[in-house]
Amino acid sequence: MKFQTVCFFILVTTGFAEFPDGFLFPDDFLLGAATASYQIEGGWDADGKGDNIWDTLTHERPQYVDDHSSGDVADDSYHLYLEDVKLLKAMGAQWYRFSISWARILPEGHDNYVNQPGIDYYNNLINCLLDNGIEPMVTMYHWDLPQRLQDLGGWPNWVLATYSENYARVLFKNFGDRVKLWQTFNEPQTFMDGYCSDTGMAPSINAPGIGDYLTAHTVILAHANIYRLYEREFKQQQQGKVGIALNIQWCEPETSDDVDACDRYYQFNFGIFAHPILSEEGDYPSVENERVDNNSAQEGYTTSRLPKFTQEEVTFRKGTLDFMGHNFYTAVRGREGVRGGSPSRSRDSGMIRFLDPKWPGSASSWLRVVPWGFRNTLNRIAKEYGNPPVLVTENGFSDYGGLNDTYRVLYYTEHLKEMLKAIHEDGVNVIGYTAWSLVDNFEWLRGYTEKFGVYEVDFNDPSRPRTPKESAKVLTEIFKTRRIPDRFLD
Ligand code: GBH
Repeated sequence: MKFQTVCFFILVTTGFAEFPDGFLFPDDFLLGAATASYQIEGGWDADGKGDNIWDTLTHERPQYVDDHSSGDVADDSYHLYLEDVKLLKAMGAQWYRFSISWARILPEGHDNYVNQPGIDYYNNLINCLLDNGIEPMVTMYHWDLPQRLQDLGGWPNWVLATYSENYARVLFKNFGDRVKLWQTFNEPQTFMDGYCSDTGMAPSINAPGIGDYLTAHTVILAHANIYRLYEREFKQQQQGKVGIALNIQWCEPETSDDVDACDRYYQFNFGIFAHPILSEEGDYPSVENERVDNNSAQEGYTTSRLPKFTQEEVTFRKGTLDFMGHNFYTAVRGREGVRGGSPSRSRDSGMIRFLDPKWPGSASSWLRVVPWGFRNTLNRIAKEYGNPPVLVTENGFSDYGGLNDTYRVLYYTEHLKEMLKAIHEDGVNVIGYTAWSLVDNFEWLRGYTEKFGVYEVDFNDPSRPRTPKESAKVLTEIFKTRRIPDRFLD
């Protein structure tokens, strides 16, 4: 599909201080919250669900997770989803982004056997959302690969591009009459790291500079397969939209000589997925192709570590996106230089990233509060890819817990203001936003130590009670008034 050419214009010449209406959300703009299956559901072996790679990691190598915890029970949303919908309703959320656990639907990963209780669970959730006027958005894959598919090599094995299409067909068939917003993958840039180190994210395979590129390649092929499948078999009847969720951090050059370094950061982490799908060439960013090919040759590899697309694949794939999902949290500083083992993606990118100590921190080592980076990133996406419709599918802040989460409140209000500037002042086509996250949940290798929820969850209480934090109250006010409250405008 083609997007409108960008029309950057300035709506107002006065600053925002004199133009508070600039902090109103457009009428059709969607506001809501997000979660992911492994992080909230629990019910890890309930009703026929198969194991996935996070079950394996947390059970076999609990020491990988800071507090040695797992998602076995998590928020118990498998049993308490009605509670979650109540929270969303109370907030005035118009949409809810959640993900489906592949192994709950297809315990072995394959579509020859569909686990009916898994279908029932998501049907109940989707119906309950719709009964409450909340639009469901489904992420098909948020990092919980069925273990049986990992046993076959996981994402570096290209056969997964076909298996994930088969999985997607089961989802479209069962839920597509009611679900109109789909994301194929969440943050492939992050889960490709699962193939970069034997102490990292699941499945913790140590093949840096190889396993990550193979993963990216399969994911891009899989995404296109799923998009075309929808187009062929479902779209006419179901009338939904299919996108992907990509994360990127704003990269602020250390000096004026480091602009290219930051550009490469962007291409190696965002362009690697966006370019094949949206660019004219339909290929990886040229700077990435060149650098990985050269490094591979120098390192003695006969075949480049970055796989190549066939012309047929390029044609098949180009334009397979109805909207860009964008997850934004933070920024980094970047400078020219080579860091990282040989081979590695970091080394290939030929840039060094670091954190600016002047930027306020959070509970997460990687998360600094840089709201203006959000506006910059949104502008960058718009400029580079012809202003596609953007759904911001994650944005949030971590602390160590507590109901008076003042810093989270400020994080949200400042980021929403920057997003509104991008919309109203810069003409960026942002059409919706979900806060990460609805509830405190299992934060991957950080376990339950870092909290991202706007509702607090007591993980020591078997009934997992949810309590609104200050941030839930402020987001409720924003969702219901559809503006940033005056007290946050200065
Ligand atoms: C998202 O990833 C996830 O989609 C979501 O599941 C998660 O709960 C949420 O954010 C909060 O973390 O240690 O410097 O190598 C956010 C992007 C990318 C952030 C990888 C952490 C590791 C940074 N993540 N990153 S570093």
